[in-house]
Amino acid sequence: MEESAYIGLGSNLGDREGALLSAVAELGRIPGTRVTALSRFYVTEPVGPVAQENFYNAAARVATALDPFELLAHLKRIETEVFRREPTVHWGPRTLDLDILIFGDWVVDSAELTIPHPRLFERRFALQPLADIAPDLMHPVLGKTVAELLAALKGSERVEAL
Ligand code: PH2
Ligand code: MG
Ligand code: MG
Repeated sequence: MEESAYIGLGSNLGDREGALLSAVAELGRIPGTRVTALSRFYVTEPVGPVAQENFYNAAARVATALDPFELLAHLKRIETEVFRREPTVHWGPRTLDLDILIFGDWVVDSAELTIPHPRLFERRFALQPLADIAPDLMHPVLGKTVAELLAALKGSERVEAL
């Protein structure tokens, strides 16, 4: 059986647009997985305690026969092998960050993986790209759509389409 999974992409080091484009291609090469939608690319103000460059962010939908843990292993492999992401400060600059935002109706709460992504609902840089491709997608825990979560955001960090 295939599930629809939504993946957040982020980069704020080096060739940020190139990193996102290569990452989309790599997503399509994961076994049993197809990319079925891609958001616009956004330039976004960094969120968090560390002063750093603006991010480029996007969201992709994939259809996958993998389970969330198998998919996560491939995302980590792409982050490290393909982009040689160096270990860095928590929430610091990175050439590529791939996060599972939503995976079908799955709710996962384990040490290595939390689905839906625990900070999705408060992050404009994740919700805005997701709203491009899935405004009516229901958050399986909060019971609100992506468009509703986006409309309810209070923060005003800059998120601008490229
Ligand atoms: N990712 C973070 C921390 N802060 N800020 C923006 N704008 N975009 C991100 O992808 C991002 C962030 C940790 O993963
Ligand atoms: Mg992240
Ligand atoms: Mg991550």
